[in-house]
Amino acid sequence: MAKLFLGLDSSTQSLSAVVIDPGARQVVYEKSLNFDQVLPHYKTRNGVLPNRDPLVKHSPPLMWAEALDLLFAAMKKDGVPLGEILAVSGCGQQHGSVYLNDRAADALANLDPQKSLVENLHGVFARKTSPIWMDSSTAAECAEIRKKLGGIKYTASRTGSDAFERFTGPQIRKFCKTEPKAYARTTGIALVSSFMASLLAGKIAPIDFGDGAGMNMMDIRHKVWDTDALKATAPNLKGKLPPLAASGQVIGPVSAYFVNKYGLNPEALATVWTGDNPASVIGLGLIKPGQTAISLGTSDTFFGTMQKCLTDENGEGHVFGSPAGDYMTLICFKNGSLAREKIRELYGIRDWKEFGKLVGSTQPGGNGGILLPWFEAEIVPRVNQPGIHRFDLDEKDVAGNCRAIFEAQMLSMRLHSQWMNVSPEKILATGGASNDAALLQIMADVMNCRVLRIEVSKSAALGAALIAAHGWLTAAGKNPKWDKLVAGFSQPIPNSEIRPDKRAARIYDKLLEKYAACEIEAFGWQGSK
Ligand code: XUL
Repeated sequence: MAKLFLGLDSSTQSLSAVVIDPGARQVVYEKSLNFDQVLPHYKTRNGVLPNRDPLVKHSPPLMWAEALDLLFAAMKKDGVPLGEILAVSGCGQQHGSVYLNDRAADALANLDPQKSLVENLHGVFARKTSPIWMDSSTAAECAEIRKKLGGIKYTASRTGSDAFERFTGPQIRKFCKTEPKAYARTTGIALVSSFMASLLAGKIAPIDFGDGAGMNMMDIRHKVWDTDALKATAPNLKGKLPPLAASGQVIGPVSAYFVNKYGLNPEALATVWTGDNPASVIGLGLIKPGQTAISLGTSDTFFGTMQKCLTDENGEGHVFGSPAGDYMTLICFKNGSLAREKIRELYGIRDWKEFGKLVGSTQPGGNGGILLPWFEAEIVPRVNQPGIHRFDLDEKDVAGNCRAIFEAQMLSMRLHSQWMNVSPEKILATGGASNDAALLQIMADVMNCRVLRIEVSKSAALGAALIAAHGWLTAAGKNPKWDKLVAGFSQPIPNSEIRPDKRAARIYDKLLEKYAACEIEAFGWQGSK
């Protein structure tokens, strides 16, 4: 009998499962259910409920629960040996909050397999919908919390991040201000991750140090609820929160609901879930300090592991707990592929191949031209008024603009990640644009670090499965080592390594100073910062 572990990922648009067999170093099963497609009656678009206010983004927690039933039914139908699963863990989109009332604990403890999860959860919510990470309607609450905590620097140094619109604390504060009666009826607040873990465990689950750090409510250094931050957020909050715990820690055996209904192993352990980013760090094998990844997606993210907790005094980056025990950092740049796409359209460039060729036809540093590509309001650096700014760069120079946009994106990453004080030992590049060699050469040269391409499908769910395995081994007293556990699951693509060119790296060292000066000049133009 194989020793199998199940990892689930409850993301914005879908619920995914990955089953691993660590003995054979194999992913044995993968599945994803898209909420809009399989559960159209919730009327979500990309997993989010339509709202007249474009800043408000909510999702129905019942949809996530119903998807869990569908996913287990699909696994059973697909012949996944659920009876051989030893532990289950998972991760969720970060920051989203679920509001439960005093009926929830009872309902969870008595899940009836004759009924669906939706029927079982009837009447347990103090709020029907959950604000999620895309919600940006809490600017006023952020300002209030930040002020009470003593400004950006102190908020970041205490909780790991400045108060951000999408973070849970500001969401809770807004709920308490706008719906005080419903807030008073709320006896338990869960994150998406801990809500889903509660279903699996049949009891209210802890929040882990990774996802807990995305709330502006956890003392990042001591990994406990921060009394002042709770006070700054809402009254009587402590009593509504579950305990904090490490991801993968055993909550108990899985709920009999899943055993009786789907044939899940009755001895399988339900463990604490984490956020999708901390789980991805494990799924990509970023275990040691200095191991860093850059994901070139809709937005670009720079993340990696960090041993000693350092926070960003400008409040642009985040520090979360890492499931591997230390910390992880994350910086999100909104104008990623979005901005590259805009430049491609602007110059009528046919495809990415041609874009890459144009970049390759120009020289590193492009004669000192800088392009600040803030087509949309930017998170890092904080730019409230969108706009693109060119310095010593001719708008008509097509190839020069293609190179300049990616150079600026990489220079921005280098500049705004300096607070981490980590010299990356290698960078793993993932996401759509990472298959362009010309772009990766710029990444290697600007960061002065080797770059390797990696493609891990469902890295968050894979990370969750590895967390389940780690939790099970720990509970069995086996003292598992993370590097041994992840080895073989997330290998860079063979021969994909790109080394920095020494001469180009020197050019970018100089250009970084100019880039930083251009940012400051641009802030002058838009009158903010
Ligand atoms: C991270 C964040 C997003 C969500 C997406 O801070 O907001 O990456 O976790 O699921």
